[in-house]
Amino acid sequence: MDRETLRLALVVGGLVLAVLLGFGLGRLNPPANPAGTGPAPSTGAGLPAGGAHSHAPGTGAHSHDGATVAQGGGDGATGLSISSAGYTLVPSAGEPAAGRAGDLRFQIRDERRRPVTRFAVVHDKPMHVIVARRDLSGYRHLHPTMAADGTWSVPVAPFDPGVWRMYADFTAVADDGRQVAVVLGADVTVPGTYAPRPLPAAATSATVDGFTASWTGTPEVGRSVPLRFRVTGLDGGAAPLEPYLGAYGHLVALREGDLGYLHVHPEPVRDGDAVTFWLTAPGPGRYRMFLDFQVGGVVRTAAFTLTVD
Ligand SMILES: [Cu+2]
Repeated sequence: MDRETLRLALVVGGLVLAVLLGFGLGRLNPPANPAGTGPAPSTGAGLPAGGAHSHAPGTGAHSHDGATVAQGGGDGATGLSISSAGYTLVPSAGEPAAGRAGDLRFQIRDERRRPVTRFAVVHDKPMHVIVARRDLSGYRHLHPTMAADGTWSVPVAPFDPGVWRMYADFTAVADDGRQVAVVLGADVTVPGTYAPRPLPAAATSATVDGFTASWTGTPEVGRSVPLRFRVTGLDGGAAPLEPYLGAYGHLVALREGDLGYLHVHPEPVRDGDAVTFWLTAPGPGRYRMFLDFQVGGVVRTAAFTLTVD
C-alpha cells in the first residue's frame, strides 16, 4: 500500500467511524417521540404551558400545549425515575433527620449537568413538589423557591421515619425555548423505626377538619375519564371553595406498589358545585388520590383509596 492509498484508506475509515459514531450518538439521544408511539412533539417557544391537551392513552411523549411531556413509565405513570428527558433530580446531600424540621433542597440539572434555572409556570407555580412515604401516608404538596444558582428549597415539618418518595413536577425551558414537562422522583430515607401503615380501604368520601370530600366517576384503564369531586362543610352545604393552583382544587394520584405518579388534569371551571379532574389509570391496581382544596385561605387535603379493576 503506497502513501496515497493509505491516506485514502484512513479518510474512508474515518468517515465510516464518524457515521458509526453519529449513529451511536443518535441511539443515545433518541427522539422524544419514537415513531408510532404518539403525536409528534411540537416546539413550544413562547407558548404558555399547562391547560388542555390531548393524547392517546398509553402513549409515550406527547404534546402539552407546546411542551413536550416526557413520561417516566411505559404505561403513562411518571415519577418513577430520577432522570428523564435529559433532566435529573439532584437532592442535596444530607438526609432529613426523623423528628426534626429543616429544609428540603434540590436542583434540576440538564444533560450537561448544569443546574436548570428557567422553568415555565404551570398551575400557578414553576415547581410542584409532592412528598409521600412509601406506604402512601404523610402526603405533602410543597412549593419551593429557587435561588439564583438553581437550588430549590422549602422548609419542611419533621418527617416520620421511613422511606419517602419525593416528586419534582415541572416544565423546564431549554436554551432554545423548548418546553419539556417532566415529573422526576427520588427516594429520601429518614432514619428510625419504620412502622408502615396499611392502605385504607377504597372509599368515595373522606373527612378532613369537618369538611367532607366525595367523588363520583368510573376510572378506566388507559382512558381519560372525568372524576367529579364535591366538598361539603359542617352544615352539609357546599363548601365555598376558593381557586387554588389555577383551578378549584388540585389532585394527585399515586399507584400502590411502585408509587407511579399519574397524569391528572383539572377543569378550570366548576360544574355546579363539582370540581372535575380527568384521570387516566395506567393499569389495574390500587391508587391513593389526594385532593387539595382551599376554603377560607386554608388548604386541606382529602385522601381516598381507589381500586381500578
Ligand atoms: Cu403544586
